[in-house]
Amino acid sequence: MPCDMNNKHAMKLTAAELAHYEEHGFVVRRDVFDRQECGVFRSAAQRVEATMLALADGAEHSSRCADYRLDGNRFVDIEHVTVQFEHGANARQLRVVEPVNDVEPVFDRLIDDARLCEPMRQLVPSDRLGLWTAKLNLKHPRVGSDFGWHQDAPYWIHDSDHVDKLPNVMVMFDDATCSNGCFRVIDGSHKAGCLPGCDDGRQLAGFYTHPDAFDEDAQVLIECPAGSVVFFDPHIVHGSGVNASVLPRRAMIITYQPSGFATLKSGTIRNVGE
Ligand SMILES: O=C(O)CCC(=O)C(=O)O
Repeated sequence: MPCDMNNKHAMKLTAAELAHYEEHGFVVRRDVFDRQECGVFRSAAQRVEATMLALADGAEHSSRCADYRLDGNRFVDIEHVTVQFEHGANARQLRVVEPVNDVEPVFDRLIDDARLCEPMRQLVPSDRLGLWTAKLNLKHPRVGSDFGWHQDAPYWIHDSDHVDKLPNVMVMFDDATCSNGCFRVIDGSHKAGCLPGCDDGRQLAGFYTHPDAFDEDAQVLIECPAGSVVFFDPHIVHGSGVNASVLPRRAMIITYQPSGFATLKSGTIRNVGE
């Protein structure tokens, strides 16, 4: 049932949802955003992609941009905004834009939505919230690549001294299924803290969780309809498969923190819901 927008208390996680989050490292809520809102998010995602592709195309002529490859995959920094291209030598589709709230007002407003903030006040936990980062993750039909098993905390450990207070929420703009590369987690893996990374020679190897450090059989595939949200712990091992389908799988992942701290990439403070 859709949330009652006038009742902030009703948006809070219930005791059962909180217990699930503590025990498993994630909790899923369905029907948080309605069909019309998901349509607005999908249009905004298309705008972001068109804008960032045009900027990336001009990157080589701009001193404000850096165009580089990591493990063979293309990244372009446009000032503090990083654009990741889909994998494959000449891929023209985008995979990730971060921080996406700085390029699209629809996504900046979403950060302040009480349906996300009220649960986040419980999970950070803090009555006053700030933004840590916000990513648009696009998985185009047939070309959307996988996200290898990883934890987020090791990415952030050098930029934050409170990585345990950086919970995430993923907002699904499309139905997410096994065939279009739905999000997946290793149940309970958040309890182990920072796990060792891989050491196989890839430039980013250390950011992928070593396969000996977790039990892949404990994975939970989070198939859920558009408008669902998944709250997940910064230490949970997670990832997703390729999009082998003809349908897109688009989502935004927002990471909150206590208020008053700088965001990950711009270094400015972006307090939430004030
Ligand atoms: O979009 C996905 O399926 C997973 C993304 C992810 O794991 C991440 O951005 O850290």
